[in-house]
Amino acid sequence: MRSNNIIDVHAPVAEALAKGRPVVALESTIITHGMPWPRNNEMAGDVEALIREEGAVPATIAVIDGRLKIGLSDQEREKLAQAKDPMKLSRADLAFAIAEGKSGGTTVAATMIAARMAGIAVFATGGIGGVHKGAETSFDISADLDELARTPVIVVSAGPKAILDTEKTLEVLETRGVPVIAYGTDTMPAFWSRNSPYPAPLRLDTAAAIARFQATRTALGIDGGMLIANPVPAEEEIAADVMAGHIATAQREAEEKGVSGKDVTPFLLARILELTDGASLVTNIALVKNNARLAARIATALAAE
Ligand code: PSU
Ligand code: MN
Repeated sequence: MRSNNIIDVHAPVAEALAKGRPVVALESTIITHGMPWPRNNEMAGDVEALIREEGAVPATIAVIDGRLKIGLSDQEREKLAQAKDPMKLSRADLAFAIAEGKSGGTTVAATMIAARMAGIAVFATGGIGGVHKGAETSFDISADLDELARTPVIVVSAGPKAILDTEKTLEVLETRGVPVIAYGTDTMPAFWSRNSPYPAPLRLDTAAAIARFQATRTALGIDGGMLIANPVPAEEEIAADVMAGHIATAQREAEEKGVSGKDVTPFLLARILELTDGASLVTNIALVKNNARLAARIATALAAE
């Protein structure tokens, strides 16, 4: 294990990085705040195994007892998945958790920061945070968007989570110069559903083309990450019109209860899970796996660039 006084790089990750082999970063807010125990731990283990099957090394990123972990052992992952009141860490509080010896899951933003530090270029998640519905009054816009604009990591997602305002999220990403690339489709995927009403800003059809695009951005000195939007497999999708009703109900309840800030996304995901009798979770797990597979292929293509 390579360590300094802040970071622990798990041995298989350190070895792969030293040898220039493909590595895929994984976030952990999806474990601590996105899915219930024990499905969260099973999902995280399955996703890691899938990345290994594709010939890459998984690096789940989290803060445990004040250490920034780049790659977790099975025991560490299981402990995090059951942690009582873990923090949800973004750019604003990643260093706070480390300085104060706390534990928490890293969001897309914090995971990008850690991945960049470690030299990991590709990261798989479910859906990114973005502009929330009603943001014109709540001002609720995820720090994930700013991070994509500044930190050079390829983030593989199934699009912005459908609880968000997709159109406004795309507008902010365009303003901040973040390329949004739909994988193998012309329309923007909508997390639990394959399609949204919005055309994808860019489209690419192979992992090699995505690697080439990012290498070209680097050659031009263009900073920042890019967002890959990979549609959930057809067998596993939930139709957008079915989801729309559940999302609206969860949204209304969040407002009535005065849920705000960091709690909004976890509240909505948990409530939608109940409203769909667990179907949203099945789809969420399927799309994370689908993203992990693509991320491993992109990392492999990048290693060959
Ligand atoms: N994708 C999922 N489930 C999640 C998340 C993503 O399938 O729980 C998490 C990510 O960590 C993302 C965060 O960064 O939700 C966004 O939170 P917020 O809207 O508070 O920025
Ligand atoms: Mn928010």
